[in-house]
Amino acid sequence: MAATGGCTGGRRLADALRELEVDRAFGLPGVHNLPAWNALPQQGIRLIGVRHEQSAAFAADGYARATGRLGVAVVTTGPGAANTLAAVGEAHASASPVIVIATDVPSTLRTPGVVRGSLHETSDQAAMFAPVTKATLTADSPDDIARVVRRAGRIARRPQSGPVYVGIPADFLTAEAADPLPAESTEVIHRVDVADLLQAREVLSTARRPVIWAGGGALRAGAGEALGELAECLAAPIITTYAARGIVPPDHPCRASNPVHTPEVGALWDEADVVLAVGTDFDGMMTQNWRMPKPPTLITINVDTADAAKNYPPDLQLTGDAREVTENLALGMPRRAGLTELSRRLDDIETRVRRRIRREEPQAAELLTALAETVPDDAVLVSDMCVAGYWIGGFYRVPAPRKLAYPMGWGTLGFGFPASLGVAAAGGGRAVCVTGDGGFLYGVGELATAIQEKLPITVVVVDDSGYGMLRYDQTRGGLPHEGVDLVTPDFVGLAKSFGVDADRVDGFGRAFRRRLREFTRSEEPNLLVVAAELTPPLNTSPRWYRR
Ligand SMILES: Cc1ncc(C[n+]2csc(CCOP(=O)(O)OP(=O)(O)O)c2C)c(N)n1
Repeated sequence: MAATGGCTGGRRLADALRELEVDRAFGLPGVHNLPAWNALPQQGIRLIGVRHEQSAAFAADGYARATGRLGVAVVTTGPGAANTLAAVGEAHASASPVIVIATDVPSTLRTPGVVRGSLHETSDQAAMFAPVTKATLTADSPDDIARVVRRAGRIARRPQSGPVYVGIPADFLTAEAADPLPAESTEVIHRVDVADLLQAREVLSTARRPVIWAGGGALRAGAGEALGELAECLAAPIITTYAARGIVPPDHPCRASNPVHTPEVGALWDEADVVLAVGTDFDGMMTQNWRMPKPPTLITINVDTADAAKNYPPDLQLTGDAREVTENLALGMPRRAGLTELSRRLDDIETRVRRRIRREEPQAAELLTALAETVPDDAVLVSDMCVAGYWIGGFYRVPAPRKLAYPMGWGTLGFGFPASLGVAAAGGGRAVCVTGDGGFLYGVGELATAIQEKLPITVVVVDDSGYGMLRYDQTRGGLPHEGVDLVTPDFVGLAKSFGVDADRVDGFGRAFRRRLREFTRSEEPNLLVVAAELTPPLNTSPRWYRR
């Protein structure tokens, strides 16, 4: 029944989102979800319109990664909802707290068990989301909207965080909805077992060569400072996964700056007698598909016991919040000798790796130097699945937590530019997006969003006129180039046609550095095309050294 004077379901949706401290969302309207476009702004939620639903979910993910807060996408029924799936899958694989709010066909037009053929109808919209979310929730009445949205927020944020689907039959948004019940508090508190904690402290303090392996769960829990302290006590190197890059500052004495795919850093793992793994599941991309040997002793810290144990069997598991457990572990940990030698060794590894990059791939060295010199401290570097992005994911010195967003994860091409919309809309600093020409074309229409919303984004398109990574694979395999060489548009002209300032340079040399500096100091969105072809780095699978 349409509301006649009381509150609508749309208002309940907006209120529930406000309770979750949501103040911006990303979406695309349709006849079904149109009431949300009025209801959300009325409650102070800025609903940013994008040009494709996939971008709405990527932007929500980018927002969540940059801020640690909930990212929200608002999309319409059927194709609108389906268009988000790849981006929701990326958020799922990267444990990003995202809520996708999708309308469904009006309850009044549904016949259970039958697809009648009303606009945008599917047999089971929620089921499409099941494999790529933590939970799928559907409101069963207008009154139920507040409950499902609150619940979605709790589930999305609770570690291990991740995306949640919320389905709302379209008629519920305009129907009258009763006052919601008071919000329940259902915080789950894990208390780590004290005997296990003492045992872990004993094993670590007597280890000969301990190593700390930090994953995305550690970063999201804010465990960086505690990990840094623990590493100093133990004189243990900290190896980070892609998701944990920036967890300790680049000048921390224990940081292994480069990825574990470089043999020198891999050797730290091989030599370890005890590994402490925090907030990680040891996925295939980090472990060279599990070719890294199981360490003699593995201790894990994770909220999810099964996730912690699924790839390398742990000898001891500490179940709980990564920060809390790490802080407890560090308390009373005796300080061991060896920090100076460790730091010297890590510096030496860093020097050798950088020297090798300069020798073997001078263009990548120039790119990394240019980024280090020009990207402002508060900016977030957002990289796509492109060769330049793989260099960044592995070798860029990330200055702080949440200053790199990298879709590995699920390995989702097309993430970079639309995720940058969310990063920039968060207001914490500029988004500097590095993407290939192929990946950029996935979301090129978002140039319109960037200019309309005046979002501070610099897009660096590395134009090699093709799917460079796959061209490399074909060349390596001695195969002719099929499907990998692309006609690319005049990106500068294209950007300018949207009103976005743009320029093109050759290579990553001085002209690139100068323009990047200028562009990243602007208030406006802009785009810098770089004609360059890079060789993939050691952290890409064809170049893994463990065979
Ligand atoms: C959604 C999706 N589709 C396809 C791929 C496979 N893929 C990985 S990298 C890549 C090429 C990307 O080309 P471009 O953006 O131009 O970057 P480059 O490799 O040239 O640096 C492709 C097609 C993927 N990872 N994700």
